[in-house]
Amino acid sequence: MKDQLMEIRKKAEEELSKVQSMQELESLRVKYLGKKGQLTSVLRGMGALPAEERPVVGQLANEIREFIERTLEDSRQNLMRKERALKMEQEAIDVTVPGKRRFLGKKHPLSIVMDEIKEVFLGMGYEIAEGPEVELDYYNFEALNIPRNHPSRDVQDTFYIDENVLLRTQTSPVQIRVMEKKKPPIKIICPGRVYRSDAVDATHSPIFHQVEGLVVDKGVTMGDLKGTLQVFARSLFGEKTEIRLRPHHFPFTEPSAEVDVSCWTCGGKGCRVCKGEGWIEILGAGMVHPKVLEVCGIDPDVYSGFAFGLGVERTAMGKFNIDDLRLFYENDVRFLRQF
Ligand code: 2NM
Repeated sequence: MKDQLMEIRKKAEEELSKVQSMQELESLRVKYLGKKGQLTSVLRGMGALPAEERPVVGQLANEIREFIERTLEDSRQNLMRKERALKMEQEAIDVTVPGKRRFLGKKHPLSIVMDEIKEVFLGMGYEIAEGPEVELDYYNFEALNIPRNHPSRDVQDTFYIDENVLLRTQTSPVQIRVMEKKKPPIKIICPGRVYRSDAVDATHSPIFHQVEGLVVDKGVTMGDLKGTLQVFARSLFGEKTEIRLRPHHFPFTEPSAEVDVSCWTCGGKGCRVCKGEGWIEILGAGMVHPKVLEVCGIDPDVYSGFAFGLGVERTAMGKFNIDDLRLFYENDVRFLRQF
């Protein structure tokens, strides 16, 4: 029996020294120390021994059990150390490896200008109004006092969908819709996309963007218009900017004006950017025509209003010194990244 025990000890030591995983370790524990384990079965056979041998064999068996337990524990510790070391190695992060450079998206230059314009007018208490891009002839032309024979109504200039439906050529139809629904005071800007049947070149595109403004209330004057545009021009082009109104004609305003700002490059002395003029035209404006107020159900004897409109592309081209408007639509990242 002693030999049997010593054999178990030897085998256990040998097997434990080769153990590679926690599972193996556990099956060895069961194999030697479990209820049906080898050591246990040997001890069970002790009853067959002569009484005087039992204590000796018992003591040896106990020593061997303790030995196996100790060795199991040592192996367990060892395995845990190894597993942790392996895990550390596999999960190690080299914080000195350079990061991947990711390109950050940027605001499109037209959005930059558009947002800046909105910001200026929101600051003056205007609300933003939007409306359909597919519009009725009535709102785009008729209600704006644009006569049937007006050149802008020509199929050459306007995208008609059918006789009465078209792509809006300006955002003023939105203002007509607002005036129809709301009683003054009205103080809105209408930013958005507009369409004109133009051939593409450096300064023309069949789709472009406008912001139009409208103020209607009792006692609104040309002076209010001028002051408003002055504040606007200075916010957008700098504090020293001057504005100048030149008489013009629009069917929907009377009187009407084209509005120039002093050149943002030379300040008015005359340079390449303003073609020696010192002034650059950026807006159209005027007092809303009484007929326009009337068709919207606003009494022109009680109320008056001013309106203005500007092209966002043209403004952005000036502000960023861009000479070809096609760059806005091509989405070349080398262009877009510069803003
Ligand atoms: C411009 C120039 C002048 C304008 C007029 C109106 C409305 F609806 F009140 F009649 N909205 N926008 C207007 C006036 C637009 O753009 C160059």
